[in-house]
Amino acid sequence: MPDPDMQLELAELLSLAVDLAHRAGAIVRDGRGGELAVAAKSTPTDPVTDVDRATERFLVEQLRARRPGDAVLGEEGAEQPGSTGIRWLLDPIDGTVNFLYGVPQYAVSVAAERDGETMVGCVHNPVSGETFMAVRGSGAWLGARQLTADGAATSLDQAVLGTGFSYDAGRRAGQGRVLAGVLPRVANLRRLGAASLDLCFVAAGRLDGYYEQGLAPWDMAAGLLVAREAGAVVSGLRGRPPNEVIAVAASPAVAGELVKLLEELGADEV
Ligand code: LIP
Repeated sequence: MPDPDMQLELAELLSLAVDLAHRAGAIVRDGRGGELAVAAKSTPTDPVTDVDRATERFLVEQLRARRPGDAVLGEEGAEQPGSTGIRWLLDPIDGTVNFLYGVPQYAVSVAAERDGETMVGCVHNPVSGETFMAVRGSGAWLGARQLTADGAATSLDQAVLGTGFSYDAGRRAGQGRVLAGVLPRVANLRRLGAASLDLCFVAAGRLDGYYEQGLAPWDMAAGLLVAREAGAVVSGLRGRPPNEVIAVAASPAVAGELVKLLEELGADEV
């Protein structure tokens, strides 16, 4: 019998995550309409806008007020220790390049973890309005619809996969070599541009699988929980968990073949 206190706390954490993602989404939506100030981060092609920063500030202020003892880690530099054992992972705009180009595939991603385990996650696309949510041990939803990661493909050669590429040119070259080995072995590929939404699309059966190297915890925490709670197989390679080396999520029908192929191609060595 699940611990009722834990259930209550998870429900509270989820409703806070969803409220934060929706309110931050409104800031992102309004910000898209204005003049954007853009700077470069890790490489000249890794952008951050004033809207990314303002949205993260909003999220941090809200958490300080509503969950003062929690720790926070955000993509745009927020780093706050805590005393409750709960840490929030924030990506104010996942898919910033899409945001900049006006491609409506970006999201606010909010996750809460306890002792390194993601307990709740919410990924909200402020343009489509779609909100993906999950609670550890209790399932995943798109709005009110419960999700099952049942992509159409029954084998890898029929699969439509998602993936993404680094802001670092050298790493992209390695990712390109891996992709050259993947393409002839699958039906097709999508580069949609936001890891959090790619993972949720696996959960919703819109992709049969997804893999990417070099993701940060804030890019993938919420999306991985949504995929896992929808029944997708979530892993790294060679028996390791998903992490910054590589993260893989796929329907049970194609996961085994996909992981084996990525291991053969050395996808965790780029
Ligand atoms: C992006 C990820 C995407 C990846 C990009 C970048 P950002 O996150 O969502 O999957 O390919 O390189 O990491 O920088 O938009 O938050």
